[in-house]
Amino acid sequence: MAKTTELPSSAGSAGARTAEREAYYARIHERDMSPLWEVNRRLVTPEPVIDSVPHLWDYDGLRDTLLESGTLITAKEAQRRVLILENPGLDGTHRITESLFAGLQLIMPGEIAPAHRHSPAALRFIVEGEGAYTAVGGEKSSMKPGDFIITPAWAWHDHGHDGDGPVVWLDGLDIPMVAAFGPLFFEMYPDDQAPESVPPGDSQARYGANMRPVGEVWNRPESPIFCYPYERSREALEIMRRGAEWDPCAGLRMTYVNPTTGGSAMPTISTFLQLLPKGFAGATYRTTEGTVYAATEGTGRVEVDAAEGTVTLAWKPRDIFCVPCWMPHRLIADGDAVLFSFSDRVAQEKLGIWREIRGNS
Ligand code: 1HN
Repeated sequence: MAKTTELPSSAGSAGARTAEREAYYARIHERDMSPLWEVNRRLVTPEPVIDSVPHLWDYDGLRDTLLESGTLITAKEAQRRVLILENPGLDGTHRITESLFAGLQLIMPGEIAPAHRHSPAALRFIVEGEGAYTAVGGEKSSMKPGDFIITPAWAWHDHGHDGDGPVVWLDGLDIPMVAAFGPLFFEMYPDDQAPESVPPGDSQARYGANMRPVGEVWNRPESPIFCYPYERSREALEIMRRGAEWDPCAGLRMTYVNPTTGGSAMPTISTFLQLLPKGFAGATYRTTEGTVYAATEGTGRVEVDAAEGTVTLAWKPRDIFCVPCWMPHRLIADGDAVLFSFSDRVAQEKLGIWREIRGNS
C-alpha cells in the first residue's frame, strides 16, 4: 500500500535538520514511523488551531434559493431535501463547526421523506411553516416553529407534511464526531414509513409531565422526550426573567435536559434556548465548544474576535450563525431577543476537554 504519511517538514521542528537525521527520518518512514520531536509542535499546539470561521446564513436572502430546491427534486427522490450549511473555512467538508453538521431541510405539502436510521444523532429546530410532522421510533410529533425535536442515534424516522405551504427546519447532526471515531452506519426502512406503534404524545405524557411511569426503566443515553415545544420553553424564559438573574455573558440561558437524569437531552450535542433582554451587551465569552445559533425573536449581533480581526454578524429571526471553538465573542441584543443554539459541549465534557473563560481574564 502507498504510504500516505509525509516525511516531516522543517516547520515545527525541535532541532537542526542534519543530513544524518534526515537520512534516519527517511529510513524510519519506510518502516511506517516518524519522529514525534519533528512534529509535536504542530500535533499538539499551545492553543486550538481552528479552521472554521464565524459565519451567518441570512435566511431572507437564501429562502428563495432553498424553496427552489422544492421544484428541482422531490423529498422522496432526495430522501432528505437538505441544503448543507458549509462553513467557509472548512473547505466543503459538510461541517458547520469542527464537530457538527448543519443543514436546512425543506418539505412541501403532501411529501414524505422516507423512513431510515443512522448512527449519527440528529436534532431538528423548526424555522418556518406548520403542518409537517416527524415520526421517531413509531411516534408522530407535529412540528411548529421554535420546536426542538430529537432523533436519537439508530432510531427509525421519517417526515411528512399534511398541511399547506413549505416547512423548513434546521438539522443538526453529530456526523463529524461519529466519523472521527469511525462507526458510521445507515439503513433504509423497507417501506416509506415505519408503522405508528405509539400514540402521538405518548413520550410527553410518560416523561414530560414531571412524573414518570412507576417501574419503567429508561436506560438509553438520550432523553425519552423527543419534542420540546417552543411554547413551553419560551414561557419558562418569560417567567424566569422576572428574577432578573442575567448572566453577564449569556443573558438567561437554559439547556434542554433529559428528565430522567437532569443531564443533556442528547448525549453528544448540548442544546440551549436563551433570552437576551432589550439592550443586552454581553461580556466577552470564550469556550472550547463550537456553537450554532438559530435566531428566533428580535435582532442583535455577535462580535467574534477571530484570528484576522473582529467579525460582526448581525442577526434577525430565522438567521443561522456559528461561533467557532475558542474565539472570544460578545452577544448584543437590540430589543428582547431569543436564540436557540447547539454545540458539542456535552461530548467535550464527557471527554474532560471542555473549557470556558468568562469575561476578559
Ligand atoms: C438525515 O437523515 C436527516 O432524517 C437530515 O431528516 C439530515 C444529513 C446527513 C445524513 C442524514 C433527516 C441528514 C440526514
